[in-house]
Amino acid sequence: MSLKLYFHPLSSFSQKVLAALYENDTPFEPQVVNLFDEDSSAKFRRLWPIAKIPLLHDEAKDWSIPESSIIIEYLAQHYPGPTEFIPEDPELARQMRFRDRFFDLYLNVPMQKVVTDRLRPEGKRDAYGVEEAKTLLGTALGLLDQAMATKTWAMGDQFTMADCAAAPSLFYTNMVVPLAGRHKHATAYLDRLMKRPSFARVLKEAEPYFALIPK
Ligand SMILES: N[C@@H](CCC(=O)N[C@@H](CS)C(=O)NCC(=O)O)C(=O)O
Repeated sequence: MSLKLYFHPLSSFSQKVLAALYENDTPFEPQVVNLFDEDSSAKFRRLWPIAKIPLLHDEAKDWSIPESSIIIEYLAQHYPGPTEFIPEDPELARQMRFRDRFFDLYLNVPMQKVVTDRLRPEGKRDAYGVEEAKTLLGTALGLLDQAMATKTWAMGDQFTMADCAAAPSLFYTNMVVPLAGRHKHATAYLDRLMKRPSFARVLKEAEPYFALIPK
């Protein structure tokens, strides 16, 4: 098989790429990386010294592609399928890339800040940084709620890379800043994302690991 995906089923950025792979039934060989395991982490660091998952390796070209958005762009270019992750129109593509950045930078990253702080040893926690992250999440959710008032997917009717980014970002954000009651359009969007077969499959595969999410 040409494509190997280095990932972990619980990792939000990995889930973004898994959703894209499942959308188009793209065949790939799963390579689970456990960054908490010294051996698994050391092996992965040799492939990608930045050591962030996911990473795609395409054996046909002997290329390694890091970064979730770049991986999805690569899949759209080299392994296209019925779901077009990048709109053909350059203006719509730019708008979609902004939304993809929005979900990664203003939901996924601050959500991770809140969750990973819980894994830090006592005395090494960053309460100020966590408060800042929660404020950013609140602002981003407010903007998203307005944006989703009249739309099915992030770009309207077409499911794109931005929705792949939105799905895990919103799913985990909902665990740290519950959406219900405060952000009704964002809540309805999350509900649609969770019912989308590609992301429903991602969540089903992550379920056995949910107990590892720090509370
Ligand atoms: N910008 C990267 C972010 C990837 C990322 O932060 N991955 C997390 C898992 S969801 C990770 O590898 N964290 C390990 C670490 O930061 O040491 C992307 O879009 O792929």
